Amino acid sequence: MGSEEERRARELRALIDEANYRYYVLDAPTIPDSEYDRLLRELQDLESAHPELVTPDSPTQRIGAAPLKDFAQVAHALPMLSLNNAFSEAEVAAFDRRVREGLGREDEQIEYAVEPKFDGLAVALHYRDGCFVQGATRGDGYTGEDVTANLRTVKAIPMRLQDPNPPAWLEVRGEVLMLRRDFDRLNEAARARDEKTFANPRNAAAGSLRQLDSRITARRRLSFFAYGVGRVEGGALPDTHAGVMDWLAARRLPVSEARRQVRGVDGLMGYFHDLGEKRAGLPYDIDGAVYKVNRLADQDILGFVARAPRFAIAHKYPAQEELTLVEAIDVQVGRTGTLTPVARLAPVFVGGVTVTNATLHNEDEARRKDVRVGDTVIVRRAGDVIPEVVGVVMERRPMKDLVTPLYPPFRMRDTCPECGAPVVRLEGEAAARCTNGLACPAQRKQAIIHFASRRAMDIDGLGDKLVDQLVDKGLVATPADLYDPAKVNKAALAGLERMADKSAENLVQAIEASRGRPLARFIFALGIRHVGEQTAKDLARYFGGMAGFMAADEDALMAVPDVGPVVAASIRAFLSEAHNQTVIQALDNAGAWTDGEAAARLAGPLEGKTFVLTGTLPTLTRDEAKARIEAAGGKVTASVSRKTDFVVAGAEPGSKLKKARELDVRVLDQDELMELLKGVSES
Ligand code: 5U1
Repeated sequence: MGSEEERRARELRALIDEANYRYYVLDAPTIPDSEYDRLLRELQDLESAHPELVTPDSPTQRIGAAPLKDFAQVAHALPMLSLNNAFSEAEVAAFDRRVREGLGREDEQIEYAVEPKFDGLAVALHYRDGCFVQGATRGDGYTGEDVTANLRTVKAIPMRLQDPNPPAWLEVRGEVLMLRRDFDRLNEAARARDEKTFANPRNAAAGSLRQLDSRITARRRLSFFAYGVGRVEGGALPDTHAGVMDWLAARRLPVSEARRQVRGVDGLMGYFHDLGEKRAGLPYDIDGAVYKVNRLADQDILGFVARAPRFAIAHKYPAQEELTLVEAIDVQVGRTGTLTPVARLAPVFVGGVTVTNATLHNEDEARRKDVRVGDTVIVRRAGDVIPEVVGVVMERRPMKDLVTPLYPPFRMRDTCPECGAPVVRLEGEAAARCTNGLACPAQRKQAIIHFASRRAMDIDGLGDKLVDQLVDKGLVATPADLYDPAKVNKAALAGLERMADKSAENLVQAIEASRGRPLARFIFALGIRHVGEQTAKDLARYFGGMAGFMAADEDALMAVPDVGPVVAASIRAFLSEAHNQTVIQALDNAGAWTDGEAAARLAGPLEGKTFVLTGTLPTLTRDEAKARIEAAGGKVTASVSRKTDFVVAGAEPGSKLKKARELDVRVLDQDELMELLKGVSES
């Protein structure tokens, strides 16, 4: 049937559709980009030579069409309603109770289909006889905008359903969104061209989908996930929501991998917490979980109230983005003298905590975002990440149209706000620095706070406020002063604000207890630029003692694994400073650290082996497992690669376990790890 050209065009369409599906839906490409480009070019050539071969579902039609003047309106055959929200377990329990009462099954554990609530834009996709014919936004729920041309460019959306016997009409509902990696790429490119960036992936997706010129949408890399069906004619669907999702997936529509079936409130809450833990690692933003009564017949019984279904609810995580006002922009001095602009904000509840400060990182970043006092800004706090200012709501800038604005753009100070010393910004560095070193009280305080911190010398009870007082009163100027009983003693401490006799006594004991810490902790505690906890461990293991470390020149330092020229130069500069040498000598006199043995003599059973930890181990905490592996000479890294020797997996492991299996990395449980560690005690 048909010509050779027609046969080849059909074949090419199938090959390209398959490649799109594997790349955009399964996230598992099977052909290289060059091969994909070659197939697409061949099809384009064939279709331009034989325009009669062009079909509406051809992959060549995904590149965007001529710009529209306006979007046409589309009336939804069944309204696209919104979901009611729940913000607490009590509200979820109330929803479940209403469902059980509505179904007359008060004593049963209802089965729910559960899935992420995507932070994108709802759309309806219409397939006639399996072929994509129209797509519309949700609009006001009754009428949306015809964005067919734009949706054609979304490669995750199949232009033809994989179904030999498709329904005469199928309306698929779901959400268009932008993956975080595509969002980052888009903003990076915009920045490089000095163009406006988008505040978040949702805005980027909305801005891209509502382009009158679909060629722009085509360049934006949108994604899509289906979450249900609307109008269906001439075909039968499964009788549960979960079944419908599987049915859609089989027809090559993208559906969430994170969908599950659970029973009762406990099942719903368990899912909510699990999803919350995975949230930061998902490739897209979500703002909650959606719970739906699984049996469609039960959904019909429950029906709708006002504009929302009774059979479904969205359980939201605390908002991760909020608007607030910038009250001031201060400059903070860090441990190594780095000056950081910090926005002081009107208190705002975001991501589950009240935020009053957000870092602006450095002068360039503050100017790029153009954050000024008086601005309304979007503040974001995701997971445990430090709150950040995403962007300014320019429309709300007070008197923004004045020729001389109320507040000028941010400019870094010329002098340190703490000590008044000149500030320098070295060539190629983003950070400005105070030039006063440890003579600057702010740096001195930060150095002492770091020295005493948990992962360093672990001096329990010596917090920021106390260090402020000790330095301000002239009792302590360097970490070594902490061990000088003439300066720090019970009587002196008890005289400080918020210190009673008992807490003074406890602190004196905590300082005593910190004498003789292992060398690795001590090196980390010194606060040398670029020497983090891991580098400190590597250095301690390599040199064994402080004397060898202090005597090492840059070449000798670079013999330590993972120490490069920048780190070596920073260590050398620190150790060559007369002031630092005096402090280290005083700390030596105080017996602050204990030397270990040099690496050659201390090769543990796990020397040279790299481990990755994932999930919760039965009895060991993550820190304990790490310490034990390191005590045996092994190294713990964050991500799995071909260089990883072992992945230690506990309950609810993350994607690291999957990666380990893919790469054939050996997976251990806690017992197997303990077997390897036999006879090695934690240092
Ligand atoms: N994941 C998901 N989002 N969402 C939104 N499912 C889902 N279902 C919806 C909506 C408005 O509505 C149906 C329950 C009708």
